Amino acid sequence: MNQYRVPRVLIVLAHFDETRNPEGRPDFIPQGTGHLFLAGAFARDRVSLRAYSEFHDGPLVDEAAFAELDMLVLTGVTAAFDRMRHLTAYARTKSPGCVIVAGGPVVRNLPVSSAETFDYACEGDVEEMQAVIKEVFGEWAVSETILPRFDLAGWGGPVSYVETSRYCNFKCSFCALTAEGRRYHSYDLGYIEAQLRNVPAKKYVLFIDNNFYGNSKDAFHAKLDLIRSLWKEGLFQGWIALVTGDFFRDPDNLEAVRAAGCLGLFSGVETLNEAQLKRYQKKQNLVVPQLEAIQTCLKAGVAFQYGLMFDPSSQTMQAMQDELAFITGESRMPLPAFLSLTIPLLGTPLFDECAAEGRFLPSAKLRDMDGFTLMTHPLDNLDDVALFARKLSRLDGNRTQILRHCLGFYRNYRRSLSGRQMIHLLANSLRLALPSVMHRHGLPTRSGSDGNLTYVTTTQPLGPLYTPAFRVGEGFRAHFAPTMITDASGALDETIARNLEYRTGQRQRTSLGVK
Ligand code: B12
Ligand code: SF4
Repeated sequence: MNQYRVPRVLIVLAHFDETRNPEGRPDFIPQGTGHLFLAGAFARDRVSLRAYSEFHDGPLVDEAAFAELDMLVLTGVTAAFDRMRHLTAYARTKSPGCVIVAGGPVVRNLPVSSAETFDYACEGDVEEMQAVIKEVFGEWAVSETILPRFDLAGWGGPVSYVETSRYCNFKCSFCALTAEGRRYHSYDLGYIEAQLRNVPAKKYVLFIDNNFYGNSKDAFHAKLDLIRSLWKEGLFQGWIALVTGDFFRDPDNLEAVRAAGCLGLFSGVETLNEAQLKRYQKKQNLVVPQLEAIQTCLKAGVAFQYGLMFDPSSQTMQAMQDELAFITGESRMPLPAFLSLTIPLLGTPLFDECAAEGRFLPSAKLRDMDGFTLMTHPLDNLDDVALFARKLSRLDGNRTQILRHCLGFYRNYRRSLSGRQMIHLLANSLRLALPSVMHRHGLPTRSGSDGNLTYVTTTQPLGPLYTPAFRVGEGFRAHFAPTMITDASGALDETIARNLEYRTGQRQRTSLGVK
């Protein structure tokens, strides 16, 4: 391509909203930043760039957005593969010859289907984008260093996003990172500082690392020294990070993060049930009793937030309801910020287990691997479990209990937490108890048009995005058929099996050092 025509590039964070909410979730924290990092691989001002997040702004269905494109770049979570196929059909219809580049978990887990669908199916990190730009446009269109282009995001809100490491040093059986098998590594301090200085002036920084604590004490403390000095410089008012359970083994860690400006930590508690944690291979959550870790954190003046997961294919309804009742009755811990079903994501040990034991429901779809829709045969009656899933994000609808919990929590921690920390944690509880009131006041809730949803993958409607938003070429109709995990009899779909076999072969070749 010649250097004198400014290429037009569209970068999309493809997303399916589980509740079929068509408006996006601009108030939700965290937001995905993959599209902004990818934008950072292009030389500034030499390419006409548009970065769009379907999670933030809702589905991209505007026909004009796909016209006269030279390149479409796609990122997103594994379940977004079908959405990427839709966007590919739109771009190829409106801009024949447009180069389609995709990467991230979708390509890593569906290498065969991705190679068949996209022109460039990238399994590497964001740096691979630089190589693709060079090959398609030339060296002149490549940026030397990759800093996320927050200027293209058009986001409001008080939070900025920064990453200090990639991947994770643990191997939980349900986790997408275990499937990807990439090595945990920290960024060098220079790059962390560059990111922190690059973020728009906002009040708070959210470190979106999977594991901010990591596997090296030295690297952790060096990172904290840097963050403390930038916080003291006034670059941000405070920060929040995601840490793994082993962080709480050393009580000094809490004081160290607090002294560096930390306001809160998020950790994947997942469950308080020890047998379930062992089933998930989540050994790091067994090193310190979880309730004790949570109390110590809150008493040290650091807010604690967490997610919970429920697996109806290995837990009875009674066990799941007992756990919810325990948590809503236990005011020494906050209510969860995030509740979901355990997802057997492609390529994880949990996926292999479900496939080997025939646990997947018939006609299971990739699009439904969202933590919201039941994918596997439950131990109890399917209809009862579907009702449980429907009510899960509202803590089973136990409003009075939740409000009582708020009061108890306030009494327990009013001395150790600041006003803003307390308000934040109590707002989360109120979001669970009174979602419609919170939503009316512009506060983020998981709202959506879920009246027609069954919460069971076999019967869950695909939703309106599977009907093309405008006329697409005849050859692209198939892009709107859902990717199936199982067929109508519950057997593993042949295309999925082909992708997974290829992945296994790829891993074996890598471990034998064969190219
Ligand atoms: C923000 C976030 C979200 C946001 C936005 C997701 C998105 N599309 O980006 C929301 C809230 C929607 C979300 C939802 C979920 N999430 Co989430 N989320 C994150 C989080 C915290 C940050 C993502 C991010 O911006 N990272 C920074 C960017 C730069 O990294 P990245 O997107 O991973 O991209 C890297 C590579 O993959 C690669 N890459 C990616 N795309 C491309 C494209 C090209 C061309 C190239 C060359 C390279 C490339 O380059 C980047 C590194 O340099 C990550 C944890 C993390 N730290 O990554 C989890 C994470 C992505 N989420 C995860 C999960 C499990 C979920 C849920 C399924 C959870 C649930 N139980 O409900 C849901 C999915 C809901 C649905 N409807 O499908 C998993 C992985 C999911 C997967 N592979 O499918 C992660 C890794 C967390 C974890 N450790 O389990 N999530
Ligand atoms: S600790 Fe978190 S990121 Fe790491 S493997 Fe487990 S679930 Fe995944």
